[in-house]
Amino acid sequence: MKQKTVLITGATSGIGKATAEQLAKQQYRVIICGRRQERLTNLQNTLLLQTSQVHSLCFDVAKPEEVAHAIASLPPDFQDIDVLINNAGNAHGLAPIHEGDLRDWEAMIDTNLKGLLYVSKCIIPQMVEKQRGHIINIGSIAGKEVYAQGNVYCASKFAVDALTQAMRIDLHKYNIKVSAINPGLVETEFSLVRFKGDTERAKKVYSGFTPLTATDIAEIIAFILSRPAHVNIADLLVLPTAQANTYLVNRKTE
Ligand code: NDP
Ligand code: 8X3
Repeated sequence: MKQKTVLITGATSGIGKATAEQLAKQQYRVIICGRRQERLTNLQNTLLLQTSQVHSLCFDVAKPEEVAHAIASLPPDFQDIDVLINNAGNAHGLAPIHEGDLRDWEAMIDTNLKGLLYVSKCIIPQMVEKQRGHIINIGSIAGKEVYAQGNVYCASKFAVDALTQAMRIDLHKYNIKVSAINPGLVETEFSLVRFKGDTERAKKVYSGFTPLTATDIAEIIAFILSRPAHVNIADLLVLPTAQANTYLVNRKTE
């Protein structure tokens, strides 16, 4: 069987990194993306122990020229992309709507929403032409249910949900699968970024219960990709057992 090529955004950390590791083990040809070159180089070296085919692209998904330039620079062996995993994203800040910081709002909209569009725009046309492909968008429970102070992050993830549905409507006739995974609380660098490096505050988000791990989500991605051609797992909400919705988490206090 032909080796499949997957492009993963946000592969320098968390869910994206775990997914790259998972798919490299399964002999995918893996394109890892992110803004931190040193992390990309380290991950590339690790993945090369599993699979002979790894390429890294260092770019900011929020900058359309960088995105286009990076994807156009792919060597011939990596140009035929079978799977796009739109994972890059973060929350920036947690504040009531009247106190939000404009720079945080812009970062979330530019990355989580516009970045997903810029990357998709560079890759979908080749999938349409080939009449095959699979796009997996990483949404969030925050894209299904709004929570206090989550305002703009939630809005960006509701937009990802809308785009997932829209992509499926526009692309199903070209035999392209579009899936979404919407995780609840996953322990990654997500809260560290949201709270601007405040490790204590970030740690508290995942304390008193067992959160999901990035590998839990990566394994689900691998499962979705392993389904036969006629099966598309369109939309998944994945929660830690201790979480019921965005605000009900069964935490054990000492
Ligand atoms: P991490 O902070 O661990 O990883 C985020 C990744 O996104 C990093 O690799 C980062 O790479 C990349 N990224 C962020 N901004 C940009 C940018 N402008 N350009 C390119 N890459 C960027 O968080 P997670 O792994 O948790 O997050 C991955 C996805 O999962 C996000 O879309 C997030 O919203 C979603 N999610 C997370 C949940 C959680 O609880 N952790 C739950 C639900 C959804 P670099 O900094 O090198 O550019
Ligand atoms: C990340 C999950 O609940 O912290 O998307 O927003 S949450």
